[in-house]
Amino acid sequence: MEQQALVLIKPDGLKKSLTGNILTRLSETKLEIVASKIVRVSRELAMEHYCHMKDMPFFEDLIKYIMGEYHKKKVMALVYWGEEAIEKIRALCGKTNPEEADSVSIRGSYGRITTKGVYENVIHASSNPSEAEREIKLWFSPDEIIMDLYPKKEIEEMRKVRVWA
Ligand code: 3AN
Repeated sequence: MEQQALVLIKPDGLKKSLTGNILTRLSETKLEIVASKIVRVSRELAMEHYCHMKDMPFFEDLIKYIMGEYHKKKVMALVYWGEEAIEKIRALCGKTNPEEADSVSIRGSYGRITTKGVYENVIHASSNPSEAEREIKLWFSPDEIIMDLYPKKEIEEMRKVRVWA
């Protein structure tokens, strides 16, 4: 089944200059990249993305981590599309806990647990199709994706936008 998945190269991945390595690993899947951008993550976006973790004791650290407070204030967001995309990407990522992740997986190779106990696992990948839909709609607008992944609509909007001077 063809699927889409959100992938985030997290601030530690960018700080450690791992973008190329991670994208090369992901290219083994032969999946297609249908959207990509560099994002400065706001607190609102971080909290919405990790809303299911809000009762965890490490929630505040997780929010700071994804906002880049410990590394660089940027995340690379991508949408991958293709046959069994979620399973293929998750397999390459390895387990959430970098110490338990297969040592040749992305998280096993590059992740670490800080002395404070934060999992710095360099990559996020959607865990199932409904999470993928929620996350892709959170991180991307329809026009930023080169495929019609989900139904969309047009609305009239009156707002100031920035254009090149
Ligand atoms: P995944 O990102 O593998 O889908 P989730 O959704 O369970 O894993 O966790 C979201 C993020 O929360 C993880 N990527 C990791 O950064 C952090 N996290 C999860 N469990 C722990 C934990 N026990 N201690 C510290 N951080 C954790």
